[in-house]
Amino acid sequence: KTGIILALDVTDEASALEITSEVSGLIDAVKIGYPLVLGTGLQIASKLSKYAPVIADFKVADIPNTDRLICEHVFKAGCAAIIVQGFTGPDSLTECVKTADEFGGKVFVVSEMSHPGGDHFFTDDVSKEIAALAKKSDAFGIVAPATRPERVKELRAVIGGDLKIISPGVGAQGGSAADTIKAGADWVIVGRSIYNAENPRDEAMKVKVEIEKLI
Ligand code: BMP
Repeated sequence: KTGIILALDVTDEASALEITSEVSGLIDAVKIGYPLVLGTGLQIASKLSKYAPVIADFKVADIPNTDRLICEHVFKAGCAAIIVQGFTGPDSLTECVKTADEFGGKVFVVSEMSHPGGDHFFTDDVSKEIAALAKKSDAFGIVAPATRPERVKELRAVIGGDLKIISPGVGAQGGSAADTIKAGADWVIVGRSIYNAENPRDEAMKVKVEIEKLI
């Protein structure tokens, strides 16, 4: 199954709920992060989960104990998944996966970032090592850059077919949904080009049609 994850980086509750309700049915999940959660509070998660499963993009990157405390809050608030960093190492990652499992939640690990500077420290070898660690730690999936589909392809080769790939960078950052899915991503993550559009539903529909043409 392939599809769209809405990156909901608006900062107020009314817009968050309005946009998500408009595109519900066209998206498979909604990703929330610091902009929205710091603007409205973590309770926004349970409100949004009425429309779609919620992924908490907190890019968690701490010692195992602190990671556990963060993950517990996120899953108790009704999130279905959390995004964590992998560079903190195997013990931190394992603790996140263990905590998520206790709540029936999922963990996605950032393997390489999509912005122009995103491959400065996440070099080819580092990204692949993080992806391999994500697999070894039984994470549900990795985050890989839609702005570099060739990297998505290489990372897919590292993780094989068991893990999912979610890819940000489509639209506002210049990535193409079709190219990203063709390279091996399961879901594209799309933010500004949908939530800033005059008609978010039309925009989401365009991306969905682009993806469905591939099937
Ligand atoms: P947009 O489509 O507006 O560029 O949003 C992309 C979303 O994905 C943002 O929430 C951003 O924080 C996130 N993201 C990203 O763009 N690149 C990454 O490598 C990792 C991310 O989480």
